[in-house]
Amino acid sequence: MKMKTPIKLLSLASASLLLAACGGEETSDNEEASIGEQLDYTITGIEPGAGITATTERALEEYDNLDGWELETSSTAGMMGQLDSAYGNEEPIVITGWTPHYKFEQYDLKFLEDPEGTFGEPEFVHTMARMGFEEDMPNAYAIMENFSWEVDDMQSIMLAAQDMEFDEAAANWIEENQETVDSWTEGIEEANGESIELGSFPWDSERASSAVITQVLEDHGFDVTVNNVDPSILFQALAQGEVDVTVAPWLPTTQGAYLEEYGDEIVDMGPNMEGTVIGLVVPEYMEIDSIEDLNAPE
Ligand code: PBE
Repeated sequence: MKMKTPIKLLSLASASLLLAACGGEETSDNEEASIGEQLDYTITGIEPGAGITATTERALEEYDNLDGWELETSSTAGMMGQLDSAYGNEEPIVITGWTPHYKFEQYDLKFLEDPEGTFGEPEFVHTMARMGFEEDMPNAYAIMENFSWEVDDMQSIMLAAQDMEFDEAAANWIEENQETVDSWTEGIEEANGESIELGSFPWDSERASSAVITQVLEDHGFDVTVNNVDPSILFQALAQGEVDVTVAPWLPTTQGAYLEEYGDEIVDMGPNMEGTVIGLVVPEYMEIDSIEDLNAPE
């Protein structure tokens, strides 16, 4: 707990007189509190069911210097609010961060180096289906198998959706990329209103991908229902056949633990995009570069 105004307003000399009078020990004013002390040894996280939450919990185990640190979970909006207020006051903060996400456009941020490799390498976003989906709906399965795009495509929709609904941003992207989109459905029989349950996540990256694939499937005659749920729920729903298909999971690291738990009962159709990144993220104004620079409590 940092002392507030009285000490800050006094010169060092008067401060030491004041402290001497109260019998306190003299402290040099350049004895900055450590990063850990300033942050109360807390990493600012997001939803408890997010894959990055499980991955960060593993980091707390794998880094000796994080022994005594804790991960505060809340929501992505909550984390962004805390980032905004710390950044505005140029105060230290360590968040669980990822790209693509507009936070890197909005603030000057950096990933902390991860020498233990807990947060893995740049990852892949996978398409997955429930058992039996290919037999039940071969034309839908074929379109899902063809779905493939770039991080920049996803990022462009996320940026556009700052000023409009995701559906409109996705429709504009489809119009500008009609050739790519047509390659996903070329030669595949049209549907007659068959319904598809699409599972996704409540993060902007997945609002972008689910908006695109929903419009493509609906343009091809399917009736699509989208359910945005926590990764922990999505993998379970796929395994239990309550959801037909998804284009959301980040693997092998972010949601690897959920795939380990449910993978045998899910059809992994492989990557539809590559180049996502997760890790611990700090504002550029902080003079630390690695997770190992976060000091353990004394
Ligand atoms: N995320 C964004 C999610 C997946 C997409 C990295 C916050 C997570 O499960 O951690």
